[in-house]
This record gives sequence, C-alpha cells and structure tokens, in this order.
Amino acid sequence: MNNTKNQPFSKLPSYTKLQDHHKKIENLHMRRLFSVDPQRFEKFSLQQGDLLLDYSKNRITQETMSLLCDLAREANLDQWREHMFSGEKINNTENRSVLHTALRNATDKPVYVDGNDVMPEVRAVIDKMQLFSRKVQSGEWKGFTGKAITDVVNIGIGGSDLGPRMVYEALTPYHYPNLQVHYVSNVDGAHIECALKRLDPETTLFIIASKTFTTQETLSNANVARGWLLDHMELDKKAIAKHFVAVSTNATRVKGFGIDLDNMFEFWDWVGGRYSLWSAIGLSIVIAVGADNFNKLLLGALEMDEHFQNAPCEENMPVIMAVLGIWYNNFFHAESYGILPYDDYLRSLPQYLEQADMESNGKSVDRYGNKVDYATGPIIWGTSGINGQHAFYQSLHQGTKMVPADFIVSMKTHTVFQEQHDIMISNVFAQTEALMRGRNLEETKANLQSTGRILEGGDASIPHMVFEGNHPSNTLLINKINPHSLGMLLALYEHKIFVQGIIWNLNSFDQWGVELGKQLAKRILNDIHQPYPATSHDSSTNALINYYHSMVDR
Ligand code: G6Q
Repeated sequence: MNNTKNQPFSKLPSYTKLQDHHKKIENLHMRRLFSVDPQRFEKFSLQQGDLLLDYSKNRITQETMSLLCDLAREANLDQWREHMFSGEKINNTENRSVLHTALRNATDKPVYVDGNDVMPEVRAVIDKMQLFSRKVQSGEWKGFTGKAITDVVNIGIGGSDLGPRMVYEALTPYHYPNLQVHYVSNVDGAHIECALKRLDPETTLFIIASKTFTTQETLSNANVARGWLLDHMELDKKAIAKHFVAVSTNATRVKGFGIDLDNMFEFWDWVGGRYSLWSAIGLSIVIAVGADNFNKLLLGALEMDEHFQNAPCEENMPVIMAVLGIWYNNFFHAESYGILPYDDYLRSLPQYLEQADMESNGKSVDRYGNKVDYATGPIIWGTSGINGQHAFYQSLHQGTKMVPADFIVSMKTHTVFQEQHDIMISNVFAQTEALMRGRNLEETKANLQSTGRILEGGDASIPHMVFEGNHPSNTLLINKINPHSLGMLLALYEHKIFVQGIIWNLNSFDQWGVELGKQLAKRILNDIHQPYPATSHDSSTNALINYYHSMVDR
C-alpha cells in the first residue's frame, strides 16, 4: 500500500477558506455575474474532443474555482490518481488494485498488479470476445439444433447489468440488425418469464454475467433459464455448451453450473462491478454493436483517461465537475444531484450513475475507518430531461431545495427528424437559462402586460409566477452519441466520482453497505421455508414474515 496519507476533508486548509468564500458569494445572483462579465462563458467552459462542458451557469467566480483547485491539490489528487493508474491497491478494505483504466489501455504501456503486467491477459480476453461475437453475428455459432442465434439474454444484476444495458441502449443506431439483446436482472420471476415468452430456445444464447458467480438473483435466474432450455432440448445437457456462456472471475463456480470453461470470459478482481462494462462484462455490447465499435468505446474512454491524467485542474473536465459537486454538496448543503439527459438513447444513464456514484461515495467512514464529520456523496437521481420538464421540474424552478444538475444532450441526431431535434435542443437551453436567470416580479408583471394575459386567479396569482433563479447547472454537449463519445462521457463520470472520493477521503471502490441486507435476506428466506411462525426478529419483521406465510399457498 502506498503511503499517501490525507488529512480529513474538513481539516484541509482550503476547506475553511471556502467556507469564508461561501459566505461572501452565497447571495450573489448568477444574473449579476453574467451581466458584469461578458466573457463568462469563455472563462467557464471547456472542450475536450467530442464533449463541451459549459459550467458558467454555476454560482462561482474565478476565486471559487481557484480555491476548489487548491482543495483538490491539498487532498493529494495527483498522487492518488497516479496510484490508481499504476495499479496500487487503493481499494484498501479489499486489498485490491482499481484498474478499469487498464481495460482501455490501448497504449503499449504495461500495467502491473503484484509485479505482473496485466495487459497481455486483458488483450487476450478482448480477442476472445471479438472472435466469439463475430461467430454469433455471422451465424457461424449455432445453437444445439443447428440454428443461428437471434437473441442474446444477459443475466446479471448491479454492475453486471446496468453498464452493459445502458451502453446497449445508448448505441442503438449501431446494433446488428438480426440480433436482439435482452437484459434480465430482477429476481421477480416476472422479469425472466416476460423475456422467455418472446424467445425461441433454439436460437437463444444466455450470457451469465457475474463477477463472483455467487449472486443469488443472477444464479436463480440462470437456473430458470437452464431449466427452460433443457425442457426444450429433451433434457440433453450437451445443449448447455451451445446456449450458455459465462462472464466471471470464478472459474470453479462457472464449471459447477455446467458451463464449459471454453465458453467463459474472464475478468479480474481489480475490476469493480460498477466499473466493469469495459471488461468481459461488456460481451453483450460487443455482440450487439461489433468489435470495432466496442474498441471505439474503449478509445473514447482512453482519451478521457489521458485528459484526466494530464490536464491541470483548471482545464480538467472530470476535476472541474467533481469540485463543483463538492462546492454544492459541502458548502451549499445541496443533498441531491440531477442527471438529466435529453438524448433518448441515454435514458438509462441516470440509473447507471446512481449506482456508479452512490455505491462509490455513499459512505460515512473515511478510508481509514474514521467517522466523517462532513457530507459525502449526494443522492443521484434523474430521468429523461424532456419528460422531467412535464413532471418534476416545477420543484427545480420554484421549490425550496437546491438541486444542481447536469443537462446532457447531443448536437447531431441519428434520426431524420431535424425539427424534433431543434425543439429538444431549444428546451435544454431554455431550461438552464430559466434556472439561472429566473423571472423577477417586475418581469413577471411586464410579461403579463405584454402578452395581455388575464389571470383567472387575479393579481394574487402573480407571486406564484415569479422565478427566483440562481439554480446552478452544467450543460454537457456531445457532438453526436457514438461509441467514442459515449466512452468519453462514461469515463468522465467515473473520474469525477474518483476525484470526489479522494477529496472526501473515502475508499470509493468497496461497497460494504450492500452486505447486511443480503445476509438478513438469507436468514429470512430460511424462516419463510419453515413450517412454524417466525419469532426471532423484531415484532414488525416477524409479523411481515408470518403474514406472508398466511397469504401464500404452498
Ligand atoms: C458493483 C457491485 C454490485 C455487483 C452486483 C453483481 O460494484 O459490486 O452491483 O456488480 O452485486 O455482482 P456479481 O457480478 O458478482 O454477480
């Protein structure tokens, strides 16, 4: 383990300076900042490859950004970044390296874990995935009865589902026409039942995606899928080799399930589940969009990795987004953060980032096990922005909570519907303008006069039509959603999360918070299977178990 030792976040010298600075600018309206500085956009925007970040609609001045960059420096960001990229075991509670960046290392630089260069293994698995996916796409890979594959079902959950599913959707225009990929994660039987209903066992391939190969939900769904296949194949177990492949770090368990190890795609414990779409967990993506497009996704991520490693704080996109998040989280005490994609292909991005961010930084002890005395990761939420406008944006504009948000949209559409695209773009820009500027009382009255609008509720309605504004947002413009730009976008958020974790002094790469529920579920499942009433829990849990008993006929 390295010997970089951070002070607690709240003891960093810039923390106090930022508290003082916050007092000075908390009542400053962004309208004023824009009116006194016509160069504000130029000062607070940044282009990197396919991405343009406009962060001028934030409650910041140049002094704010310079103090926030000091904070990142005092948290030893440069050293920690180096530790991560060079394979040091920065996941200290699991004694693991954190090397999702090695998965997209298309350079000739070696990356060492315990003295061994992992790059040859990484490349070998990528080659195996490419070879296999070409066979499936071309129809060379046949099912047990000799038919080509038409449908692929990825069975996995959490990091083994959210990433590949989101990328599959995001790259819809790049899908192979004759192949459909389905994602099954929920242990609610309705999920797999619904998928299987539409499928033909003779032409279906299952990918069992599980890093540990012990996950209850995934294995339960995998067992259902195996039973379904064998029922249709006269229980001939040889069919499994033609219809099941596995993505895992656990060869013993994969073999135990009955999957041929030739059909296993390996990855390693230094790839965290929520950072694994770049690994063999991305097999469904490779099958759906092809090896070349998957490579472009990796190259996009590599471009962001290199930018993150080399750009100084003031020009470093992930660092800027990270410190802005900290500014609102720890100084304005904003509790949540909105992810608002306007590109329909990115509709699952909020859900993906909920996991990436909240599982990484939703922690209340620091990397050394000390309870923190400051807020860590915010609640991440969001949905398709345009739909949100007709639902919850009321609260963003006029509610009492501060919700900083990222508005994400691509400049070029994959469709022929340019007018629709113009409408969508106008909405994104209108929303961030409205959030920033607001509309004061005088403007509201003037607007009513000029439009001749008669208020049914009379003048008493006027205060309800005032917008205070001063709500911060980032606008992230993507040239066009394609594998390369998507790779950049996802790596941008990964690194943003990393930087925040470093500044908050957290281990962003473990997830002990998911353990307790898993353990209790096992105990309760056992109680559910007993013929007698449960008595060993609290009165609520006992009653719930026993009510369930009384309702279910077995
Ligand atoms: C991610 C988490 C978690 C994990 C799932 C599935 O970082 O570790 O979401 O991906 O619990 O785990 P398996 O891949 O081991 O089935």
